[in-house]
Amino acid sequence: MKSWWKESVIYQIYPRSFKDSNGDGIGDIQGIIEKIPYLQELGIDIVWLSPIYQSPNDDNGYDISDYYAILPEFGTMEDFDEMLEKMHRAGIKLLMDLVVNHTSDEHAWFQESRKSTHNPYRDYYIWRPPAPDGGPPNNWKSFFSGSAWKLDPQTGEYFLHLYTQRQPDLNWENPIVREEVYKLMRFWLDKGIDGFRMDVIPLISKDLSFADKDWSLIGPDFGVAYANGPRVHEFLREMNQEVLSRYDIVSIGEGIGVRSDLANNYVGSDRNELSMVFHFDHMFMDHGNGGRYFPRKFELYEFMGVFEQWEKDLGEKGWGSIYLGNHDFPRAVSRFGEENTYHDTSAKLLATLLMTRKGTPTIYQGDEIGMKNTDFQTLEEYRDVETFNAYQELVVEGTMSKEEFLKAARTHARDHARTPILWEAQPDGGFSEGNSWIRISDEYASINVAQNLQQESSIFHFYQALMKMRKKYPCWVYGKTEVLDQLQAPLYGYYREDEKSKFLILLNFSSQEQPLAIDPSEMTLIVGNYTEQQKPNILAPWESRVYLEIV
Ligand code: TEU
Ligand code: CA
Repeated sequence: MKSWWKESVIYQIYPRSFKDSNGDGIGDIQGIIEKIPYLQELGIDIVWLSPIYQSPNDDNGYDISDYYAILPEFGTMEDFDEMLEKMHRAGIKLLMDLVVNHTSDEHAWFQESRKSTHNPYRDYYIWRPPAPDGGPPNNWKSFFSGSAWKLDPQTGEYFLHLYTQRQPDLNWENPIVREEVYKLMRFWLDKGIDGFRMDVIPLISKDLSFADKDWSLIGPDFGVAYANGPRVHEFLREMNQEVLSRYDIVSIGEGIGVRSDLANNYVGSDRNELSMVFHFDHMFMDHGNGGRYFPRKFELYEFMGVFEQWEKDLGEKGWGSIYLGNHDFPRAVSRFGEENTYHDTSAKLLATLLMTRKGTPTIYQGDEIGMKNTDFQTLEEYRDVETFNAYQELVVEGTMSKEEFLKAARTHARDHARTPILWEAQPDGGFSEGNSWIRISDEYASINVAQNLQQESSIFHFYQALMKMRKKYPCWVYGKTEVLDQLQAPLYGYYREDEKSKFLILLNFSSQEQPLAIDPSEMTLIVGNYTEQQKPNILAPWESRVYLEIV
């Protein structure tokens, strides 16, 4: 079935780091409003906005203390309404981040819940008595280091927190909790938003046996240990029936712990649950068994294999979503491209990949100008609670040296994606007139929006051209994919094809020239990342080409 959200391109905004309008060093809603024309010029269709709700910011807004209020640092509800209206007028849809696996410990529900074992809000969260030795109820670990249980002295019981100690997990078994969630979703949908990105949604249903996990069997994506719980599909179908199905919207689950063989249980067109999921199979590829601070090398066949596997398993029933970065991972060009000699070329190759695979693409803010990882020097330059908790566990209480940790963080920390957008070629990046909440990348002189807008051959204009190309040919959305078996790594090629057109995409994932085993000269080159004509039968370093043949 055709849908507007299949034909769209999404752009993720991490509001703290997008644009500051009032000089307090924190990006805000008025900053976003100021940049709507920029988004329009880029040519995206939908904005996914990371959380802007009331929050003590233990995890930068992914810890919500009031779902009906805007964090004053970001603005007011009037600012929000103005932003939504202006986006809609500019033809841009808006998705909010729905974080309902957990709340902040400052949420009124938790404040009540912790008071006593018979408080009416007690069952809003997951409380368990201590184990016989007084320790936590089981060996469950938090995604952010240490036990997933915290003892609350007031009642002498433990509460579950799969993320930080200040993010208690909601108890979805309680129908009143679910009703509360549906109510807040309706509140935002009735304002006219166009859907939700749902934070860690596969984790909402817990295994109520609370049995210990065998951690030796669980790899770097330990979402699999908690995801896909016994009632998750029942809950999502209920949410769909009560809320989602009543609006013309899109719902994207953050598919933590969802492997491709389970994907259609969430997004299959016959399921009435979600529109699509953001899976992690390519994002955890450079994490070793201990997680992101244990980097691992991977091969191109593994990376591209993920795209192939997902497309195959989703088949005709499910819909894919394609992304190469978000606020939780280092910059795409630094991870998957070559950020030095071939910075510009490899950023464009990655853009080509993003825009030509089957599924709805999401651009992470700053990738459209090729932003790279930031040159963090000391632990103090980081801001992320995930980094500090890991430091505590691995260095302070563990066996890793501080140097080893900092080395891993320099390539793998989440904060690389969270340094401010470089708008101008100046030391503050044109982000804020005050002191930015996190350091600015040193690359401002060579990587910035102003220069990208000015230069015809920039990464920005390359993204723009790819999106125009997507709009022109429905084949990019609905056409099938066929991989070219004749090409060997580091080359990768595939066809996209429907009744009207056929495209050939060729990618060279290396810094060396590569001879081509095929002859594309019958087709017309429509988008390539080299301005000068290249030899047809040799791909230059990090070269990408898109050929067209009208059928
Ligand atoms: O992330 C879920 C999540 O578990 C990961 O992608 C992650 O960031 C983790 O570090 C894996 O190593 C979501 C949000 O996107 C993230 O920003 C939040 O911190 C998290 O949920 C908790 O709400
Ligand atoms: Ca501000």
